[in-house]
Order: sequence, then structure tokens, then C-alpha cells
Amino acid sequence: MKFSTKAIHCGEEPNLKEGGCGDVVTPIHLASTFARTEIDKPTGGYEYARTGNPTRKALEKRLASLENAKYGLAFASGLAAETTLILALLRNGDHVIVFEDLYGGTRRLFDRTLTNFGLEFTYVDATRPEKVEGAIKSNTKLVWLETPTNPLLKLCDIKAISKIAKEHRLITAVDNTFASPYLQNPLNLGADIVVHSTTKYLGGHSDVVGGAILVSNDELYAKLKFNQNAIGAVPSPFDCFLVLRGTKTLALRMDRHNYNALRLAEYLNTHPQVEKVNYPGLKTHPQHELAKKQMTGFGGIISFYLKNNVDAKIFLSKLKIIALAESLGGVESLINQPASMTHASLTQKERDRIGITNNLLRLSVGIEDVEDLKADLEQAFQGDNYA
Ligand code: P1T
Repeated sequence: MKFSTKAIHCGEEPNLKEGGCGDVVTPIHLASTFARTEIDKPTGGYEYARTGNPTRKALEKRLASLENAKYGLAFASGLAAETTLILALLRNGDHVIVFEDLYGGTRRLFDRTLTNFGLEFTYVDATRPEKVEGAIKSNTKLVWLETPTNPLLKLCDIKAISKIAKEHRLITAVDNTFASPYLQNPLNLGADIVVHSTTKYLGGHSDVVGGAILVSNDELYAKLKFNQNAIGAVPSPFDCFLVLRGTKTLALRMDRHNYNALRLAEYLNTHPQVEKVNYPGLKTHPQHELAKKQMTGFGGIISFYLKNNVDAKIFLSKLKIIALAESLGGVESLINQPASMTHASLTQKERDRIGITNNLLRLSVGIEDVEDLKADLEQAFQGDNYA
């Protein structure tokens, strides 16, 4: 099946067997426990809802199919998925190489929580695969990539880095949240594990928080599945239903996100109050060629630097349609100042080093009419925006 068909049918088949009512939509199974007829065998395949639940199962199958993975695991948030992944696969003393530009919350988890358990993280500029190779140590176990990155929309070459990692017997995990499975499938490019914040494009409507891990390797899956239950950071059946519903329109939404974002990136790129635009779809993006090779579209997120004399606070306060808010990937456009919001947990020094300055804004382009979005930005640029 092709992507749009899988997104509607995989994991969700009408139950036409005897006793089934043929419902075309997976019900929200609220039971926290499942009765059995024999002590040593769960009769209907389920025992306790933390361990497994039919609504979650449908979502896990759906997400696995979209990433061309053998297995899917759903979690209560993107960070819950990340935490489970690290705790399941690493031990005290292990070392992780991380792409230095990534979601601030992931960095906070690594640096402020997981280092307390004897794990070591090294941040590198993974736009250059040789930097990843150069950071490998005897205790390195995992390479953690995000591409495109949050918030600077940098890319890394998943194929090249996964190859290097394999040669050194390292696991490669890719946070594919920004691209969504519609635009990029890291497992096809050689990565071992894909992570998603399903809060974003997969859910798609800014009404659910969730996460997922997709994997094809049996051994990795066994460890992750065991820890999904052992740690217990699982999503509720209602949250699973929302993400499952979101996936059905992912292809349609992403096409519109791509369309709108490219037009706004082009508009911002020539705007006199804008210093620089980061968007993989622009020919001026340093990795535009890699984006064309690795992704099937450029996505819905743009970040841009206002000219130094433009006051971000004044500009943001004037927007009427585009909401000032964290998060991304929903049908509605959202704008954010990473330095004070999504990436505030990084030190000022680290933000400056990476390029997350106060004049950097991140725009999650929704699926509204692009002319309305352009007009909203334009009216916010009008008048006196100068500090
Ligand atoms: O918020 P949560 O579902 O736990 O997902 C965390 C996460 C993981 N990976 C990426 C690339 C992300 O962007 C996020 C969450 N990001 C935001 C909330 C944000 O506004 O950037």
C-alpha cells in the first residue's frame, strides 16, 4: 500500500468476525484490565492496559507502517519515548553523540536528568558526518540525530552517518518529528530507530501530547517493549485515538504545510526587516541538495532572524492570526521565540554558540490560506518595530 492508503487503513480493520460489529474506526478501549478464562493465558490477548490496549495497538501498527518499521511503540509524550529509549538501551558509563542543534527539552533531558545516571553526551555539528566519526569513543553506544533540527532547520545525512555508526557497532536514533513519516523515513536510510513527538504533525491538531518509537530490529524491540511496560510512560486510550485520527489526514496536511511554508519562506527571504531565513526548501539553504535527496518535501517549519534593529517583542505582539505559542505541526500557524521559550533551558553561552539569539523566530506554518498568513506577517512588519 502507498502512504495515504496505509495512513487510513493499517492497524485499523473493521471487525467483521462473529461478535464484531464491523466498526470502521477503532473504539477507545477504556478498560484498565482484561478478564481471562484461564490463569496462565490472557484470553483476548490483553492483560493490563499499561502493558497493552487495543486502541494503542492500532496506533502502534499504524505508526510502524508509516515509517516502514516492523514494530511501533506509543508513549505519553515525545520525551517519554526518548527517556524510555535511553533507559532501555544504555547503561551507566555509556556515551552518546548528539547533533548539537535539537529540541531544547531533549537537551535538558540529556544534560540535566540523564547525566545524573552516569551517561555522557557529546554535542557535535552533525551537518558534517566526519564530526560524528571524530567524536566516537570506546564507550560510545548511540548516535542521536534530529533532522531537520529544531529550531535552525539544519539537516544531517542520515545515510552517511548511519553507515559510520554501523561500522563502529553503534545504534543510530533519528528524531523524525519535523519531517514526519510523510517526508522522510530514516529506517530506509539505514537508521536503527525512529522517534517522534506525535504531539506535532502526527496528531496534527494541537490537542494531544504523545510520542512514539519505531524499530525493525527484533532485539532492540524486545528491550524497548519490555521497558515501555516496565517504565510505564504510556499514552491514554483517548490520546491514542486522537493520534490515530490525526494520521489519516497527514498526507493532505503535509502537502499544504509544504506549499504554504515554501511561499512564506520566499516572502520572508526578501523582506527588508529579515536578516536570514532557514528553510530547507530555499535554494540558499546550505543543505538544499541533501534535503531534495533525503526528504520528499521540505516541511512546514521556517526559522528566521529579524534584522538586529527590529524588536522581536513588538513584531510578535502585532500578529493576529499566527499565535505566539510553543509547539508546532498543528493545522494552525504558531510562532515562537526559541531563546526565551522552547530553548530557554540551554545556557546563554550555548545558545549564542549555536545561533539561537533573541532575534531568531520559529514559525510553524499551518494549513490556513497562505495569503492570510502573509498578510498577517506583513501587517506586523508595518509601522515602527524598532527598539
Ligand atoms: O513535547 P513532547 O511530545 O514531549 O516532544 C518533545 C519533542 C521531541 N522532539 C522534537 C523535535 C520536538 O520538537 C519536541 C517538542 N517540541 C516542542 C514542544 C517545541 O515547541 O519545539
